[in-house]
Amino acid sequence: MPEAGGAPSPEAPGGPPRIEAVEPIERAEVIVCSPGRNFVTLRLTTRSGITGLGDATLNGRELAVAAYLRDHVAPTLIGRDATRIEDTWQYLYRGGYWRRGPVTMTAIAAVDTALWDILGKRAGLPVHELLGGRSRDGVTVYGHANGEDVAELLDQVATYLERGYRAVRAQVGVPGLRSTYGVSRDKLFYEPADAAIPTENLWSTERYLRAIPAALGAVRERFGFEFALLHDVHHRLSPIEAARLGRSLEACDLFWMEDPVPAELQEGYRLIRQHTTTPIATGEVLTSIWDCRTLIEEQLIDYIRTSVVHAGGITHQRRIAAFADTYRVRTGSHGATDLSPVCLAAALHLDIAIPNFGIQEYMRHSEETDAVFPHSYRFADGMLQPGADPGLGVTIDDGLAARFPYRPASLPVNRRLDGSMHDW
Ligand code: EZ4
Ligand code: CO
Repeated sequence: MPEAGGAPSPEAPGGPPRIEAVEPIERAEVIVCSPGRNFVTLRLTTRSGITGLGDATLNGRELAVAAYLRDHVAPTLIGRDATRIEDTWQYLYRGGYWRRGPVTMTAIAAVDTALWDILGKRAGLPVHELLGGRSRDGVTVYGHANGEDVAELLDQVATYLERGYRAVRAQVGVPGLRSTYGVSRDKLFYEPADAAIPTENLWSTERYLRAIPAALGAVRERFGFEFALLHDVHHRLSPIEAARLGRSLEACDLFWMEDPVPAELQEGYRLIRQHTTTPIATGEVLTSIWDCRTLIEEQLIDYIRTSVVHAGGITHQRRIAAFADTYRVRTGSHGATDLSPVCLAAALHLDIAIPNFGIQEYMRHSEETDAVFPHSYRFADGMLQPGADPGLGVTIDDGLAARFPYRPASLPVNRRLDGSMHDW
C-alpha cells in the first residue's frame, strides 16, 4: 500500500498531480428502492474492495438527490482517496459554488457517511471508536405514541412504557380535523408521505391549542413523571402562539416542545423564550451549522435536531454538536422512518460518542426496510446500541432492494379551514 506523502500520482482526479491515494474510490452507485417507503443509498467501493454506505434520502424529493449524486458528484469521486474524509467534505461544500440547501447537503452527507463506513472497515473498528469512543452506556431513544383521541393516546403511551421506553413523544388528533400530523392508523409505524400528489390536510391553530394541553395533561395524570414526555408542534404556530402553548404545558414538565414555529423564522424564538421555560428543540429541516448559529449562540433552544443525512454527514453533524456544546445545547437527532437504517446507525455512533448528546428519535422501520438493510444496532431497555461491527454495521441486500422499486410519494400540504395555505 503506498504511503501517504509518497510519490505524486499522475492519476489524481481533475487538476495537478497530488499525493497518491491511500485507498482510491473505484465505484460510486446510487441505489433507489422502496421497501415500505423510498430510500436513496450511496455505495462507494474502493480499489481494494471495501464498500461504504451513505443514506441520501430526502422525503418526497428522493430523485433530486439521486440525480445530484449520479450526475454531479459521483464522477468527481472516482480515483479520490477514500481516507480523505475532511478534504472530500470541503471539496463538495466549499468546492461547490451553489451551497447549502437540503438537496446539496443530503448528497454531501451520503458521501461523508460512506467514507466513515469505509474508514471503520479499514481500521476494523466501529465508527464510534474512531469518533473518540463511548461517552455513555447507550443511546436513550424516544418512541412515538399517538392516538385519534386522548383514550387511544393513553393506550399507546402504555404500550411504549411496557416495551421499556424511557421517553415518549405524544401526538393526538385534533377534534374537527380529519387528520393531524403525527397520528397514524397503523400505530407502530408512521409515514406521512402517503400519495404521489400531496394529500391536502386541514389545520386549525385554535382547535389545536385547545386540544393539546388537555391531552398531555392526561398523559402525566395517568402515567406520572418518571419518563420523558415530548411533543412535536411541527412548525405550525406563530411565536406568540408558541409562547402561550409552552407556558400552558409547563406543569407537564416536557422534555421538549419541538419545532414550535417555522424554521426560517428564527428571531421568533426570542419571543418564545421570554414567555416560557418549556425546553425547545428544533433543527430537523436545517442543513448546516450556519443555519443553527443564531439559535445556538443566543441559547434560544435547548436541543438541536439536525440529522446526519440532512446536515452534511457525520463530519458536519459532529461540528454542529461541538459548536452546540460550547453553549450547553444538547443534541436530539431527527430519526423518523424516512431516515434510513444507514442514517440511524451513523447517528447512533455519533450519539454514543459526543459529550452533549440529549436524546435520539426512534421510529421503528418496517420489516421490509429492516430486511433490505440488515444492521447491527439493537434496542434494549429504552436504549439503542450501535453494535461492534466494523464501520457503521449496516449492509444492503441488493437482490431484495431490487424487488421494491421506487414509487412516487410526497409529503402532505396543509390548508386552514378557510382554504388558505398553512405550513405542514
Ligand atoms: O415530518 O421526517 O419529528 N419528526 C418529524 C417527522 C417529519 C418527517 C418528514 O419527512 O417531524 O415526522
Ligand atoms: Co419533527
